[in-house]
Amino acid sequence: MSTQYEHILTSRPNPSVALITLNRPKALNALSTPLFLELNKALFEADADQAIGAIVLTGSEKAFAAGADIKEMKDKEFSDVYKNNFLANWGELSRLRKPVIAAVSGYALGGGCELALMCDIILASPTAKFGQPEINLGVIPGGGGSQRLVRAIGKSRAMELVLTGRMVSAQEADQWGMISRVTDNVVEEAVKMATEISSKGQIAVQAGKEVVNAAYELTLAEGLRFERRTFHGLFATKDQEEGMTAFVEKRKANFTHL
Ligand code: CO8
Repeated sequence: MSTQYEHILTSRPNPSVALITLNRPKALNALSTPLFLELNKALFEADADQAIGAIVLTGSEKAFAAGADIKEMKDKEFSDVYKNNFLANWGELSRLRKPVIAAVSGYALGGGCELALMCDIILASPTAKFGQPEINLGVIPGGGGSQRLVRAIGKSRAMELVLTGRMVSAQEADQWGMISRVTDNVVEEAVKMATEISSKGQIAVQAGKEVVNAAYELTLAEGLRFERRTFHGLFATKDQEEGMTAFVEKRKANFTHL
C-alpha cells in the first residue's frame, strides 16, 4: 500500500492487517467524491493483497464520517444525479471479499452511518453517535441506510432514525444490536480483532463472510442449502485438513490459505 492519498491515510499496523483512516478533519470526514475514489482504491488494493487477512476502517476521534459532503451536493440537480448515477460507487465496499471492521468514534451520520453499516463488523467507542439526519436536509438516506438499518435494528427503530434524524449513542446502538460492542481504544480493539481473523485460513474466512451475507438475500431454505454446500466445499482445502489434523494432534493449526 504505497500510494499517497490526500483524503485518507493507509497503514499496516501489522503485516496481515490494513488500516484505512478517513482524513478530512476540517470537514469531519465528510464523504466527498475524491475521498470515495481514494477509499475504494485503497480497499480494493488491500482486498487483493495476499498478505492481508482483514481491513480496519476508521475516522477521527470526533467523526467517523459526518455524511456525504453537503457542500458538494448542494447545487446538484435531478438530471445530473440521475443521469450520472451520483454516489453509485459508494457501495463498492460491500463487494470486498475480505472482512472489514469499522472502528467508529464520534459522528457516524448519514453516509457515514451507511458506510459503517456496509462493513462486516462495527466496534464503537463510547463517544460514537449514529444517525440518518438526511431528513433535515430535505432528502432521505441514499447509501443503503434505510435497507440495512431495517435488517439490523428492525422497522420501528429504522423508521424513527430515518424520519426524525435523531442521533443514537453508542450504548443505544449496542442495545439495538446495530454494532458488536462498545469499547475504549476502539482502533486498537479493531486491529486486535482483525489480527485474530487474519490468523485463520483466508478461504474459510471469506466463505464465512459470504454465507453470513447471503442471509440478507436468500430465503432460509436457500440460505441453509448454500451454507451446507459451501461447508462441503471447504473439504477441498488444505486448511481444512490442517485445521482438523492440528486439533487431533493438540497443536496450533498452521493455515496456508490453500
Ligand atoms: N458535509 C460537508 N461539510 C460538513 C459535513 C458534511 N456532511 N458535516 C460537517 N461539515 C463541516 C462543516 O460545514 C464545518 O465546516 P466549516 O468549518 O467550513 O463551516 C466543519 O465540518 C465542522 O462542522 P460543524 O461546525 O458543524 O461542527 P459541530 O461540532 O458544530 O457539529 C455535526 C457537528 C452535528 C456533525 C454537524 O457538522 C452536522 O450536522 N453535519 C452534517 C450531518 C449530516 O447532515 N449528514 C448527512 C449528510 S447527507 C448524506 O450523508 C447522504 C448520504 C447519501 C449516500 C451515502 C452513500 C454511502
